[in-house]
Amino acid sequence: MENMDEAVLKELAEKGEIANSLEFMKAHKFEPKTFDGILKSLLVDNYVVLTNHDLEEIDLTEEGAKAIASGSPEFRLVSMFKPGEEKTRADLAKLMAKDELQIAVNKAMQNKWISSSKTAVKRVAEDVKDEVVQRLTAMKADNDPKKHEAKLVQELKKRKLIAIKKIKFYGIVKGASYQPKRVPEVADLTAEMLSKGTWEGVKFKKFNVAAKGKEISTGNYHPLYQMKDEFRSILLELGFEEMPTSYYVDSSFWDFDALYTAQQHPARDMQDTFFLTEPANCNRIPKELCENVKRAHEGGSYGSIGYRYDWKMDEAKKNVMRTHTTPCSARMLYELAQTTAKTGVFTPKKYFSIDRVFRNEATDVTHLFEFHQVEGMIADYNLSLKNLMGIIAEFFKRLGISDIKFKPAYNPYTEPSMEIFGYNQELKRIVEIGNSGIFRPEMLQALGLPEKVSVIAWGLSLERPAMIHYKVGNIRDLIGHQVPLKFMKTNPVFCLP
Ligand code: FB9
Repeated sequence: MENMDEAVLKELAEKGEIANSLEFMKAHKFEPKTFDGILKSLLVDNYVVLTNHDLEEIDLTEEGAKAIASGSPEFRLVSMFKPGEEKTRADLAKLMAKDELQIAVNKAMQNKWISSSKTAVKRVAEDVKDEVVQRLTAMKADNDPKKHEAKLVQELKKRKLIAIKKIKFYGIVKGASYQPKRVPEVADLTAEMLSKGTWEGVKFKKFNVAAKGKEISTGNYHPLYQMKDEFRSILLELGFEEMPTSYYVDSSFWDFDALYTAQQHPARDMQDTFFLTEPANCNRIPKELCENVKRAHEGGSYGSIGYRYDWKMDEAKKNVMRTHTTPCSARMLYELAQTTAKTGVFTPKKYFSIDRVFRNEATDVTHLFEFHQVEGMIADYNLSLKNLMGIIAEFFKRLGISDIKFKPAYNPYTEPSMEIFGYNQELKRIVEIGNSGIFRPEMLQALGLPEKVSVIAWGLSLERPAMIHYKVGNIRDLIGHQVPLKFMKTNPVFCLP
């Protein structure tokens, strides 16, 4: 295969220019894309200067080629008649497709080859010439539109018998670095060239300082998990320890019963909770703890009248996808109670959790059946609502929300409970930002904590603030398989105000 670089440089040496790169390429039978690449490379190295041109060519369409082969529709129609003969439209409809017949009748009428009525067509012309085919044949022979009458070109284009194709080509002349032979440019200066002195006389590729670095496809930290890390940093800075939470399945005992949530509570219905079928039950609930919880629910213990119903172990054993991370808090408090009982010393503790929880609820544009719960908890003597409000205020202040409000609420496991509200700068309005409360004695003392120990806690989600921060309207644009990778790659790193 002739070397394309050399062919172009030779032609320029002999003739000084190549007026039409397309004709040159066809004359040398070069492959168009490769030839275009060679021209661009000669341009980059300043061997040539390219001038853009474009021309138009007439291209026969499929219909046009068919007309040349078997005649234009009007000519084929008239050829079905003897001069003076008449045929009904119904007969003609059997001989020609409807659309083609319509065009054929219109054109034959224009040419005064036929007369027609609603029901019939009569040939009135003696001799007919298929000028359409003559024009198409001439255009096929010379496809330069300028060589044919503009009106004819337009008419045949309108009839979709031809199409006008724009062809780009270049005028080529010598560039500032033109040489009749291409001197290979060397991209890298090597140790060998230095040691052997072969670097001398070599032409080095100009270093393109404007060239963009090769995009390295790296992994990216999901924006939701960037936010999780920021929340984690705040809680660690506030002296909280992270709880173990890496088990999504828990028993109803820990998800509900140990949190003093009655077995008839609606949250324990199939409509709100995912129950496991295999393994359906958990058989590893501490026996003594069970007894304590049973007493708390049935009443008469821990200074409470309880819910006064027959508490069932079978109900407590059912395995669920945990509906919150508060069971993790309960387990930590049980462990704290065990340690206190063993050592005789109670040590105040601050724990937090941030992990996935599951709710069998209707999904919508902002809710899936899972979300990440963030929960903070402090266990100490003499804690009160002011401590709870204070730690919540400090936590949200570090998230950029200073002016928070509290509203009484209800949770089965905390009393008093409060919903938390704050003014959101991004949404420019007050939004619900979480929930909180003081764990009930029926829960804490059933777990075995000393009577004077109180525990305050609060919770929020990760997805809600993330959707607000990243201005995501549909949660499926934040998490899940439909999220475009670009979202991971292009989001600014989440940093706190
Ligand atoms: O996250 C929520 N809202 C929120 C949080 C932060 C935020 O911006 C950040 C500061 C920058 C903006 C909004 N909410 C809680 C409130 C609502 O979104 C609510 O509609 C949805 N809630 C979830 C539960 O819904 C079924 C959010 C989730 C939630 C609610 C309560 C708790 C945890 C998560 C709790 C608790 C709790 C209470 C007492 C003791 C221990 C834990």
